[in-house]
Amino acid sequence: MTAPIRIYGPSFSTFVRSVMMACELKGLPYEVTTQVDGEAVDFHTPGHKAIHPYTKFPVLLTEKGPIPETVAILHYLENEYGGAKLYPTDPYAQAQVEAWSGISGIYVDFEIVRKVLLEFIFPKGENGTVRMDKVEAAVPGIENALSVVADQLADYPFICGYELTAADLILIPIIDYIEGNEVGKPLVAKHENVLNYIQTIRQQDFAKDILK
Ligand SMILES: N[C@@H](CCC(=O)N[C@@H](CS)C(=O)NCC(=O)O)C(=O)O
Repeated sequence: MTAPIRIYGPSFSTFVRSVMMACELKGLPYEVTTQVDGEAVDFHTPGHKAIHPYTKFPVLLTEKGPIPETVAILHYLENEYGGAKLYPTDPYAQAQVEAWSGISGIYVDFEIVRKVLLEFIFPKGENGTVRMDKVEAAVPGIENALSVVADQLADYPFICGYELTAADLILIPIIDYIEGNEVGKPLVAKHENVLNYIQTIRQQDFAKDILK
């Protein structure tokens, strides 16, 4: 039996989840770990910096060495293994997937994960409370990000057309989290297609044990 794919990082991370879903889709056994070469490596330590210069996750731990950055990991899984295709072969269609991977992983992530969800996960207010003033100030950014996604899903079931791609894998965990958040839920509900998108995906085999 093939050795499981090893993903360094916590399983609550949106980007770790993207890689987990890719493994599920491709039928690859995988494990999410905080061990590197048999040793426990805590986050934001020199050991972490040795495999990601900015101490981010996920990092794919391969026999040839570590691979940091989600997009690089998804490409590696696509090129190294078979299973479900995450990237189209047509150059224009592939460029769209690259573009929407970037838009989702940089801009949507910034508006939704960095500015809002992290405040709920790691509250920085007095006595560990959520700074609701910061969250409320971030609502227009969430609304903008959701409108961008809703427009892109207006004519197709997935972010780049009729097929699920790597771009969806980056976006899905972000939408899943914000739809499950008390502030985000009513904002997502304003976009029926975004709500349908996430509700449908949550029931799929590749996602149902990973999301929520
Ligand atoms: N560009 C990176 C972003 C990775 C990233 O920001 N991951 C978050 C978790 S979702 C992280 O490492 N957070 C810990 C930190 O910023 O220290 C990628 O696509 O992999």
